[in-house]
Amino acid sequence: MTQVIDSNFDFEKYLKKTKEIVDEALDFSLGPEKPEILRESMRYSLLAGGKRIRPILCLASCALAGGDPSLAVPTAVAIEMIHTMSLIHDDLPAMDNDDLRRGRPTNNKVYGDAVAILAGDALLTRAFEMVSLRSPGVEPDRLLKVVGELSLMAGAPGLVGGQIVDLECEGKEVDLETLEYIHLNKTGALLKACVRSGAMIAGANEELLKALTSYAEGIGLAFQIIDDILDLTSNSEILGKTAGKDILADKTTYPKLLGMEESKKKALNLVKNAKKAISPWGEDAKNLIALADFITNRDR
Ligand code: GRG
Repeated sequence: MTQVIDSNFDFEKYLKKTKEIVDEALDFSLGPEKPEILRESMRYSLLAGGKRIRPILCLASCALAGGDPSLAVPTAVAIEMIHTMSLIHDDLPAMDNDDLRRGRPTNNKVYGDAVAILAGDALLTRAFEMVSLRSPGVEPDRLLKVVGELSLMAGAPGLVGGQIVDLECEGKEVDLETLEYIHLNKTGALLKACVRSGAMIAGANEELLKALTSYAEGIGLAFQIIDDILDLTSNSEILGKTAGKDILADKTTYPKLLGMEESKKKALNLVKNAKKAISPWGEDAKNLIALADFITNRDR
């Protein structure tokens, strides 16, 4: 089915405006965390910039499902908190051991490992507070579904499981199936939670949730393939994180297993199928369709 999109649709404008809404909500999201060093460390990473792809996906998905995106803002903020926590923990010496993130020294380099771990923990728990206690106007049964979705995707069946297998595989021969498992969990699970929870806030039916799940799985894997490619082809200044890290850490990546051209082809194909999954929603799907293309065209 061909996607008919309003020719007046200005994606750049949509992206900029939605990012501003998210950035403002993030700025207001942290309350009187004490002591001050904890608040500072949480804000340091949460407000360090970032593309805000995950919260934007959540708001776009809520709109596609017929909801008022403003009702999904606390959930979008929660997701960015979970994502930021995972970046802080990922940069620790016991994990990927990095010193540059979002164009700044990593949280642990500034505040030390202990505060960085605790700032991550506080962001993770704060995320569930945002959904359960700070989401006015959303029916409690919908919020409960979102809490369930986020706890699954952030936990062992998602982020944590993917990260463990990723760490275990460093320096080893890894096949395509294992690589896909790592990325569907480490990166894909949270992207899936963004899209599904936005729709849950709007009370989406099973048919739409199923289509959005296929969409999210496609863009999730494509996102990571592009991440692997950028790690090889870009530089630390543009990426805001250390480039060339995968080779240094002896990680298996899509370009390593499939070659550069095949990897690009695979990412494009995944995005094509992702867009197809939501094409029956026509014009309403335009933001998510454009976001899928943004993921493959990005340079950082
Ligand atoms: C403690 C519950 C719990 C989980 C932590 C550390 C960990 C488990 C998982 C690591 C997950 C991780 C860092 C995956 C990488 C995902 C990825 C490609 C991040 C980069 O995302 P971008 O490009 O970054 O959207 P910005 O900075 O733009 O937000």
